[in-house]
Amino acid sequence: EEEIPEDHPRYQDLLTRHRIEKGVEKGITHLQGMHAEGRGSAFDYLLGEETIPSADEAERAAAAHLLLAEKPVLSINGNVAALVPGEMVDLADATGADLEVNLFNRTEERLEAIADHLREHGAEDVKGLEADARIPNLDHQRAKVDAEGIYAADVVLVPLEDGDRAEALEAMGKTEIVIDLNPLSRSPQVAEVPIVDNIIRAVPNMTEHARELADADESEVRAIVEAFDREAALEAAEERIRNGL
Ligand code: PTJ
Repeated sequence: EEEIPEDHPRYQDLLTRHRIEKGVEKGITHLQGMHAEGRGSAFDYLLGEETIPSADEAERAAAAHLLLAEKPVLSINGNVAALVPGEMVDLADATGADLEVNLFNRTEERLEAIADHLREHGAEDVKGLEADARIPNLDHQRAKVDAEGIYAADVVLVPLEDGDRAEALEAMGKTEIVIDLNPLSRSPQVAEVPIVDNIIRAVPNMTEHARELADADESEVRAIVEAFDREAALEAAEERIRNGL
């Protein structure tokens, strides 16, 4: 990361790409993660590479959901681990959530490597290694979750998630928060809180909102959840992209 000059006009994009490459080298990120990153980067360009106001609102609503949850869980895949490991640990601390590694292309090696990586970034307890429960209606490998983690969660943050699994989690009745730069992708379309923003901006902003709301009255936090309009958030993102073109 030292080689990228901070005043480069596309600094964040270069940094993101670099972190994904490092993630692949370290055995954390799947090769497909590079394709995912490329798609995300194109949408981010169209959004102006900034957190648009509707995304900030979604990040605040997401923080509120996590604070109100009985059992919030933050799901981590190979891209998330490469891009925002310490930031996910901070968000977990700020909201009382658990961290669970949950992979689309599941291998024991990558699970272990990601769990170690998160611990190096300050995580104490990392779930996902027991894999003693299954998400119904999803093929075997991708369905594996911890009984005490995602399976039991009432609110789950699933960043950069595949559409099938997002739908299967939604069908389990969970409150789903999705971070995805493509507002037309199935995962944000099914999420109760779709966050159309780059994960490297979204997660620290959610933590900031969570810290700010930590001492607020529960009624105030509930009001934020209730005022959030998912359709409006998706439309605002799409409109921003169209105008950008
Ligand atoms: O580590 P694994 O095995 O769990 O695999 C993870 C990936 C991401 C490879 C896997 O879940 C996958 O293939 O996902 P998709 O179907 O490519 O979806 C990823 C979505 O994330 C796409 O809609 C991208 O636009 C979006 N995306 C990519 N980078 C970012 C992003 N959204 C927010 N921030 C990003 N930095």
